[in-house]
Amino acid sequence: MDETFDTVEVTFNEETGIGHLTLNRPDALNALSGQLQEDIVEGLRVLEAENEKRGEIALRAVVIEGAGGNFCAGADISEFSESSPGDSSERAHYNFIMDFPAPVIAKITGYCLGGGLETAMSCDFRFAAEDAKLGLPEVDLGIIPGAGGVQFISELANPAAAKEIAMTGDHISAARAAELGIVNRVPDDIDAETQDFAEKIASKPPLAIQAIKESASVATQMGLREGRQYDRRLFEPLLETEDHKEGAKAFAEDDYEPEFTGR
Ligand code: CO8
Repeated sequence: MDETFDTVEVTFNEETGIGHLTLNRPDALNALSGQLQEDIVEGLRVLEAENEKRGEIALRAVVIEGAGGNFCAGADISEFSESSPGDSSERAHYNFIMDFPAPVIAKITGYCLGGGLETAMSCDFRFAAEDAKLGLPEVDLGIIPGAGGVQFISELANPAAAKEIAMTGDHISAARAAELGIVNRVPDDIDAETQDFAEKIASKPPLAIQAIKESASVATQMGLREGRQYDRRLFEPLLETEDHKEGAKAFAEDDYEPEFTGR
């Protein structure tokens, strides 16, 4: 399945279960116009629809990347300067990614700034090329990162790092971002290693992967005791799944690779 929107391209590989969504406004360094934000949500909906179409959890992982060598240079400055306060549609794609049932990996090349970095931080994983440049330059426009950039970095790294990055507006290297925990990995070969990682996640039992995503997202909102009780509620239904039986059988027999179906 391949689908092209005005500013986004989407492909789905049914063998691997991996969807790719490419931000496609390279002349504007993939700046987030209103159209691009809508297309991201539409593109993800099209990928998610593969599950219904096939009557199973066919979509196992999504990779988001930018066309033309850059991930995204942030909100489209010419457009958002005219948007009105409280326009929540501008935040829709961030929440959509965070709540998306399949794990989402941001493959970061080139510039990843402002709303672009917030988009990447809405994803479950960030893989960055060595020469990627990340930052929150909003301060130089007299605003703050409007989709939670300071909150994201405070959580992924620490509040001091968040303040330094957001108050200076400086670009930081991929290596520095990884050191701080903002980026998961800075692979030698960004394409191959992101693909390998996506395939690894895609091969796992998808109901367990969904439960882990949900558990990690509540971890920061709950205390440890309450969070562990929440995990117990996620855990128990998984004991009844075919995938659990398949994983346990493959472990016991030790002579074949388990195949997970999402049931
Ligand atoms: N918006 C619109 N157009 C952009 C943007 C952008 N953010 N970034 C780059 N472009 C365009 C340029 O205007 C230029 O277009 P043209 O060729 O037609 O003149 C083209 O992309 C190439 O850019 P440059 O010529 O500037 O390329 P350089 O290599 O010289 O510089 C930079 C690259 C450093 C990335 C530079 O373009 C830059 O600083 N861009 C702006 C980055 C920025 O400030 N981003 C933050 C925007 S604000 C934001 O993201 C948060 C908004 C709050 C969201 C609210 C949610 C509710």
